[in-house]
Amino acid sequence: MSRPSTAPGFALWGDVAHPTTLTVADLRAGWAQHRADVVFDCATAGPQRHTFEGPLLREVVSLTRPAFDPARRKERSRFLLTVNGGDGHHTVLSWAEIDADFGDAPMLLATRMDDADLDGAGAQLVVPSDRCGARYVSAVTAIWIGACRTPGAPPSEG
Ligand SMILES: Nc1nc2c(c(=O)[nH]1)N[C@H]1C(S)=C(S)[C@@H](COP(=O)(O)O)O[C@H]1N2
Ligand SMILES: [Mo]
Repeated sequence: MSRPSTAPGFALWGDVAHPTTLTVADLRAGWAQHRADVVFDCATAGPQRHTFEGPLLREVVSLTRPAFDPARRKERSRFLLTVNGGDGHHTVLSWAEIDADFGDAPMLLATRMDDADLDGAGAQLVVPSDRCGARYVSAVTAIWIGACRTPGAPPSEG
């Protein structure tokens, strides 16, 4: 299978110590690949069945060292993620959804869908627990990680 690297990397940024850019090849090389056989319902196209492979989202985003004390569950529970797709579609997640001490959802950043590597198209968010397909954001261009704000506080306050 050829793996053309036509898609640029996606940015990981936000309230993090180590913002970075990763390609699909980086996702494949850097973490254990998990497999997910999923079925989701599309409002316009009906039921969709796919097999995805890729690293766990929580392992990839942890690389950036989000600005919380990893030992403190309450701090982690204040964080959010936004996932941007190449066409402007985007979605929001909470850190707690993917955190093993909270929702423990095995979301993936897919490097492969069915029989095709995603190097050319870009990584795809996989949310196996979702009944609807809307959060399966394809051609990911950026993932922001950050704390929700409290009224009146400056944006940098964690
Ligand atoms: N970038 C991007 N990703 C997207 C969408 C989109 O419009 N743009 N639509 C979502 C919706 S509504 C669904 S149902 C699935 C459809 O995935 P499929 O066409 O590969 O089955 O993609 C999701 N991911
Ligand atoms: Mo959809």
